[in-house]
Amino acid sequence: MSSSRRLFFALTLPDALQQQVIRWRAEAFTPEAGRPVAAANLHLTLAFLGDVSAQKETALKKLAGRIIQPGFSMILDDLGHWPRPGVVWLGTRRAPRGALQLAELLRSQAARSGCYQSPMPFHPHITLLRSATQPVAVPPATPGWTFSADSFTLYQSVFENGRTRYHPLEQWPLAHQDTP
Ligand code: 2AM
Repeated sequence: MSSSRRLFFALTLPDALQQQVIRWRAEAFTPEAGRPVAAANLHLTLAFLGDVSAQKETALKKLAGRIIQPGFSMILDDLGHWPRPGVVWLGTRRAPRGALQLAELLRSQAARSGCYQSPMPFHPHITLLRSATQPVAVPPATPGWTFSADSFTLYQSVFENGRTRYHPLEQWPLAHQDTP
């Protein structure tokens, strides 16, 4: 029996924002543009871990639990299309320092634990459409949503009944943000 699981650390989108994004997406893209990601699967990956053994998972959870990082606000004001992976994404023009630090920490912990980390720079994004390999008319602007990241979550990616689902396994808080 294999006990390894496909895991990643991510920020969860608040339910209300998930709904706003999918309503906007239905207006902003034609059905031919790509396959919409299910509302419950919308997330922002901080570190992708790949297939992880139970032992490594325990070690990574312990490390995650020791992280002390401030929360941050993320403005979702950027959109793009990566034709090669076939992804249309929602992102930010200015990644907050807290997001970059958190991703860097999780990625370096993952690398030290033996999880391969892509040499590509971290580009925070929420995948909106998949299988978008043909040219896509990307709207010039987003409504400019903001969400507050006050925790991060370890997810398991499961492929069942022909669908990918992301199951939250454990969540850790980020420190309270000072209000300006
Ligand atoms: P994507 O949305 O840009 O495809 C679960 O699959 C999450 O991990 C998704 O956010 C996905 O990013 C990301 N992911 C999958 N494979 C990855 C890889 N090899 N390197 C980095 N991120 C990956």
